[in-house]
Amino acid sequence: MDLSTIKQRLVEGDAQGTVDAAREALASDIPAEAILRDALIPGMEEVGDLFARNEYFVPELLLSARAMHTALDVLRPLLVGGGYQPAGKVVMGTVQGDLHDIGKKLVAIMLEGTGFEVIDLGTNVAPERFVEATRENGATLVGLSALLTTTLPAMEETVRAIHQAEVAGEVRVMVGGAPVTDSFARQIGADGYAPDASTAVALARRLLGSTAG
Ligand code: B1M
Repeated sequence: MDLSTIKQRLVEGDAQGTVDAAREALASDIPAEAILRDALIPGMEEVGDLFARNEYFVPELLLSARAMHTALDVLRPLLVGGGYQPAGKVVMGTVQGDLHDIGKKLVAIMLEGTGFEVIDLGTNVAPERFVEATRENGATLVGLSALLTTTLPAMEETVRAIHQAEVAGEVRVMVGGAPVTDSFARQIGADGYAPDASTAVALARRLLGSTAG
């Protein structure tokens, strides 16, 4: 099974076909990381391009997103398999008004895979819910994701709420998502920005190392 078939089935929104193709690839020793990096992520990018060109609409996006989630569920144990020592507790969520959760889920899987405990609050998460969950769980890192330019203000509001809460000083905030940039992250007072899931892991390690000191 070649990676282009997995990608094609994802673009077509064929969840079962995507999973079957991913399983066949795994059986022929293609690593889970390669399936993710070279088939699933480019597939979602192509779906986004089709949407931007008005060739796909929301129902097609939903079908491909469902195929992506189903495939991620199959890959998750393999991506998480190499877990190390517990590295810290992270509260993660997509900011208020934003329903995109595939990128956030990937970041969560990679963090879990490198030994972090992740409390995933899901999507459309209000600033106060982030503060509450951070307190309840004694987390020292909060990860905020946003995919819409229109929800960037909610990201800023969430960072502000965390800074204003008692948890400020003990908790670091990292941000990411397609419209987020390093300069935006600095502007809103976040402690760090990661453009992708593997950079997010390195950033989380760095930020938690800095809180421990
Ligand atoms: Co929407 N959508 N969508 N969508 N959607 C985008 C984001 C868009 C760019 C499409 C386009 O126009 N080309 C566009 C946003 C334009 C903008 O704001 N600039 C858009 C739009 C407009 C919309 C709606 C408004 C459409 C409508 O209703 N008219 C609507 C909004 C709904 C809402 O949120 N309130 C909408 C809805 C949806 C669906 C629900 C149908 C579906 C989401 C399903 C789901 O997530 N369960 C969907 C999808 C699937 C997309 C695209 C096609 C794919 C997103 C995705 O999953 N990418 C997207 C186009 C695109 O991105 N090319 C699009 C794959 C994923 C692995 O990448 O999420 O970027 P990404 O995550 C990366 C990095 O960004 C980073 O690491 C990840 C892995 O490398 N990262 C972090 C992410 N979070 C991080 C956090 C970190 C660190 C790194 O630290 C905490």
